[in-house]
Amino acid sequence: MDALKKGWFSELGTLWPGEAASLEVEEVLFHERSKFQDVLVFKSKTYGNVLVLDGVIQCTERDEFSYQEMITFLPLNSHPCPKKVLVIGGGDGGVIREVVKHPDVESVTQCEIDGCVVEVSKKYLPNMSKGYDSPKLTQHIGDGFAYMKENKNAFDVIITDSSDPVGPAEMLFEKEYFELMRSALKPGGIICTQGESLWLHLDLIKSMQKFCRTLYPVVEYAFTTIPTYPSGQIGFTLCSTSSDTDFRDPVHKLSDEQIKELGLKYYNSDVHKAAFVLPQFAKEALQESSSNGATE
Ligand code: SPM
Repeated sequence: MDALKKGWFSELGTLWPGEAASLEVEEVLFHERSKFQDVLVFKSKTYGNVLVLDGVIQCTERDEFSYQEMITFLPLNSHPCPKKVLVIGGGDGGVIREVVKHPDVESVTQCEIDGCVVEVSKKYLPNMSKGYDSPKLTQHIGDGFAYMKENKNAFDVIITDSSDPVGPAEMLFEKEYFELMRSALKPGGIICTQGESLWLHLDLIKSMQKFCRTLYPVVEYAFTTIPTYPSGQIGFTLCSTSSDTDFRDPVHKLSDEQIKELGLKYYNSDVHKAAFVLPQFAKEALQESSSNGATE
C-alpha cells in the first residue's frame, strides 16, 4: 500500500489532490480488505490508534471527540425531544457513544454496512466502541437505504456518520438519500450528516445545500476543527422538517455541570452557536446557493 512507507502513513486522496497529511506509525494492528473496503488500524506515535478506510483517516483516539460530539449534539440539542434516533454508518461506535449519553434519547438504531469496521473498533478503539454496550442500542449490519425504506415516519433525529463521497458512501451525499431520510423522520424531525470541508469541497457543499432547500424548510451548515481531517476542518449538513427549528440557538442549553456529567470535551452551548458562524468566503458562497435554491 503506497500510503504506508518507511514508518509513516500518508493520506493520499482524490478529494484533496496535491496534498497529504502524514502520521508516524508505531505498529500496524490490523490490515485487511472487508467485503466493502480496505480496513487499516495502526498505532500512531502521537495520535493513538487510527482507523483508516480505503486510505482515508476516519478517526484517531486523540481528536475523535471533536467530530463525534458535534455531529451528535448539534442535532440532538436542536430538537425539543429527541427520543428515537437513527445512526447511519458510524461503525467505530463514537457517535453511538455520544447519542446514548443524551437524557432524552430512549432508543438508537444503527445501520452500518460493514460489520468488519464494528469488530475492528471493538478490538482496537475501546473508548469509541464502548457505546455498543448501551441497552438503548439496536444494531443492524446492513444497508441504511433498505432500512429507511421500511421505516417511514419513525425517527426524531437521523445522523449520517459517513466516510467521503467516493466508494461505499457516495450515495449518501445525493438528493435521493436526503429524500429518503425525510420520509423516515417523524414530524419536526431533524437530520445531521457528515458535510465535508469548506476549504476543499465548497462546490459540493453548495450543491447539497441547494437540493436540501428543495426538501426541508430549514437547512444549515456548521463545522468543527479537527487536526487529522484534511484542511483541519469538517462540516455538517443540518436540516429540519419544521420551520420553527433554529439550529443556531440550541433548545437544550447545557450547564457547566451537565457538560462535566456528560463527559464532553469539545461541545458546549457557545461552541454550538459558533459552529454556524462562517468565514466570509463560505458565507457568500452559501448565500449565493440559497438565493437560487428554492426551485433547485
Ligand atoms: N465516527 C467517525 C467516522 C468519521 N466519518 C467522517 C470521516 C471523514 C473523513 N474524511 C474527511 C475529509 C474531509 N474533507
